[in-house]
Amino acid sequence: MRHLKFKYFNLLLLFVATGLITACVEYDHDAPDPLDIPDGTVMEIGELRQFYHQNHEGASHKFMGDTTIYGFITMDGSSGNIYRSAYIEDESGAINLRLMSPSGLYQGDYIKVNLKGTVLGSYQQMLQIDSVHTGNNVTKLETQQQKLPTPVTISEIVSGDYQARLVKLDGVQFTDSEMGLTFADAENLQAQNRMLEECSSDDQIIVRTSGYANFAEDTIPEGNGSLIAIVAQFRDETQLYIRSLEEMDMAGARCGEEDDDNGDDNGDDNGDDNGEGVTFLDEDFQSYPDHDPIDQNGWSSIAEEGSRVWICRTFGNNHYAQATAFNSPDDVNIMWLITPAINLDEMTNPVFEFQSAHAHYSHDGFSLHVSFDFDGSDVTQANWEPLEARLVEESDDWNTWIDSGLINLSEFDGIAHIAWRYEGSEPQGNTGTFRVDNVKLYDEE
Ligand SMILES: [Ca+2]
Repeated sequence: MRHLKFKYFNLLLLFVATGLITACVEYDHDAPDPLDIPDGTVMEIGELRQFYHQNHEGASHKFMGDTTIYGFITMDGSSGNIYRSAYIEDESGAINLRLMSPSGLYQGDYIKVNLKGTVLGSYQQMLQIDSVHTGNNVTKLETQQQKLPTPVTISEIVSGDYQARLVKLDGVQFTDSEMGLTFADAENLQAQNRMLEECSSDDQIIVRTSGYANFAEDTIPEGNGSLIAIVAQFRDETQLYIRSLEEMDMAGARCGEEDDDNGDDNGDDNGDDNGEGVTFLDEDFQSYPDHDPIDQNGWSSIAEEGSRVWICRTFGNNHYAQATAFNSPDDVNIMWLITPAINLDEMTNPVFEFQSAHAHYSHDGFSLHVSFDFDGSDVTQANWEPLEARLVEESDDWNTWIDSGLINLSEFDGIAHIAWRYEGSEPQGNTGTFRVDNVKLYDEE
């Protein structure tokens, strides 16, 4: 059934987007018109991987007929971290494409690959499709369609089930021995392996970077946080390839360190905050699955009244936090979306910003607050002061993201939590929907 759906979708695209496709892609003059490339047998990438392991393990298989896969390009060679290579992923799996020429495919492309003439094989345990000719084999159907990373743990990655996939690790940091080093040896153009550790498990995994990567000479981040990468393999070793340093959010406090051995004692240790709290946030909610409560990485999603909490909802590829009393079984819903603890004492000029939107504005039920005594669980015991910001208003269009403006927190100190409060009531018709996205905290020194 899935194949039928894919084909139908594809057919539709061909009719609608013919002009766009031909405008976007350059093909060899002697290559066939890509729109004429037949589908033949359509396989999901997961199926293709299974086909190899069941029938050709340890050998290679050259496709002589028309076999086609569809997928999103999740990594291309533009960072220099991979060369003549790209990664393609669909819902069922991912695989490495080895290209006959260095360019032509870009991250975010949604493509069809007719495998005729290409070779499915394993290079040092990494499954790949070799000899892909972007003119003959590839039809670009869409561009700028970013496949979202799958949240995983290191043990899930090394199980082998995620080979070639785009993943996101949370609560990770580079090991002590990597501090002060660069990602790779840019001077001698030598690739380097750097060891990443996961705080919850102590598991470790290699981050490998090419000496040609445009971030090869950047210094390894010292903090703890998340990163997005492609899962690669070299013999028995699973490795991660970073696409861009912008996809590393590692400014949090390192785990596993004693307070008194980090050598940066600046004399303002007041003893009652345990030095806790973040000094940086960049939360786009993309790692949350649809309908999941926003309660990871120190965030809280708490119902004060009623059964509902702030949850992740999605529109297109965008994930965000949402609260609504629409269709609620409860008489009243009061729910709080609360940031991780923020350590204002560790920041010189802390600023905060976010975006909000509504999807049906029925009532004034959305407000922003800050607390300095929230214990992490009981919202009713904490004092919540209103915090000034531009929140979405009735006059704003539906589904339009409104910038909060830069909220300066430098007048405050101590440990703070910032919260969005929603209050609504289905029986009273106060069923408006409010959304929050792109929450940022940083030190504008
Ligand atoms: Ca988002």
